[in-house]
Amino acid sequence: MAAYFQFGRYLLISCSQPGTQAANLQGIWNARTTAPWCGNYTTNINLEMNYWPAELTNLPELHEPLLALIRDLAESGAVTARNMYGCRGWVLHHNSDLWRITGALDFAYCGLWPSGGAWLCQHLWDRYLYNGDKKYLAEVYPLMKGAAEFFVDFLVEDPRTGYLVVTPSDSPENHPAGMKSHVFAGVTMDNQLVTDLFTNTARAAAVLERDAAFADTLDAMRRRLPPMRIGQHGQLQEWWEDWDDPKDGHRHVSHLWGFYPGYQISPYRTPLLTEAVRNSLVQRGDPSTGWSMGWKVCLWARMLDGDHAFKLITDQLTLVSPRRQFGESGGTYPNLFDAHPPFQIDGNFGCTAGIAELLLQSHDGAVHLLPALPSALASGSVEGLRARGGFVVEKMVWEDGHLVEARIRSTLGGRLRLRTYDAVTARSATMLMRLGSGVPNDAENPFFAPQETARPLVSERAGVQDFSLPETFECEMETWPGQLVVVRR
Ligand code: FUC
Repeated sequence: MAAYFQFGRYLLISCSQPGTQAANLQGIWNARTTAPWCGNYTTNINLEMNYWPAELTNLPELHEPLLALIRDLAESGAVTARNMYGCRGWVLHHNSDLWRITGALDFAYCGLWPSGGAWLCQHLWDRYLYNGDKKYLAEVYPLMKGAAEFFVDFLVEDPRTGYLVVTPSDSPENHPAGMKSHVFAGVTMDNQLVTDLFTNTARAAAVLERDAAFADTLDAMRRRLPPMRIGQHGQLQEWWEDWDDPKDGHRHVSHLWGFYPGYQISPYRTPLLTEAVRNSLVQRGDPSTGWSMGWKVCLWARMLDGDHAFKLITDQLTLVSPRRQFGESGGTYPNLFDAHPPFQIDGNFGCTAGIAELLLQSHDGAVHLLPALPSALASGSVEGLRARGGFVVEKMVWEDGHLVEARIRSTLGGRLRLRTYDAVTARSATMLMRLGSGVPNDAENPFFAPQETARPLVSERAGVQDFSLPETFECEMETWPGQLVVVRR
């Protein structure tokens, strides 16, 4: 497990140095004259997945080629937004390349999706949550603002419901069984992405003390987006209508974006939606393409189910013969490269990020130590993982499934809210609050501010109950920049 994790970091170190091109579908390791899927930047999952490990596994400088790519895309995407839709801002569809194409291409079931820019902007904001650097935020804010402006112009009121919807669009590459049309309005992933973009852009404007009226517009429009829906099979609906088929094993799990990599669904704050995500995941099943399994490792880690995540890691590590160069039976080639098949590097990176998410999470109101430890990894240690709020877990040791000690460096200062399954004591920091177990109130530190999630609409046939939470302890302490906090069980 450690070797596979470090191999993922090594791959990113090798293929995404600052000043070079961002990692494409094969990183820098395409060996064919014509690369599979043109060696493109596929933005409805694959490009973003390549960068999931960057901040958390402490390789933030390797995120830079992606930031440079986003800057270019905002330029070409402004032309596309104007010419194709008559909108301000910039748009990116499901694919791009060295020439920074941003228009619709390929087929309607993938190519019409206009939300690539919204997804990429999550990387811009998330990086700020890790580094707390306002100068950096001021540099990337115009990119976020431009992506948000596009949706301010592009959203239309759905005459059936009155909600503001993204249309024409699709739920990446999937469509309801037996339906001819692949083009929809108000699909769940788009609603989640625009919610995320509008929330983060308004927050960035507030941090930078600018564009107050624009931020108010974003907040007001965000509240008019469709809420999530829980359908007849207890699932999180992929489309506005209850069309999901519990036997659909499609590799994309786009509607679960709000759970990972998004933060709109949380076991602690939205337990009903979390249970719906769980049902959707179970219905989709585990085996799939390499990258799909990498995504599911992350999703099960966020579900606080380390054993299921571990099972998916072992699925992903299934040996695939180099002769197998096509299909959806994913796994790993003998050289440890991910097999879609064919070779595609995103699965390596997705799984690397997922392994880190088993040990540390910080997207949901607190720094959660060992949130989803698999029983197969009952004892161990890790060094150097990063949490939002500028906290670096310099070392963490656990034994028999329990935390022994964590040494956490505060680089920015501020309130450190810790979440653990065992009660802990802190040395060299004043414990301000011991919150005990139960559902937490919100942390003081703005880097942990949760996103607002609208109450879901639930089908009468759903029969879904709240996700059952493990007993959790929380404590909070004030830190200063540079301080080392040592916590022990
Ligand atoms: C998306 C995925 C495919 C493949 C391609 C490069 O279209 O649906 O599985 O990963 O990108």
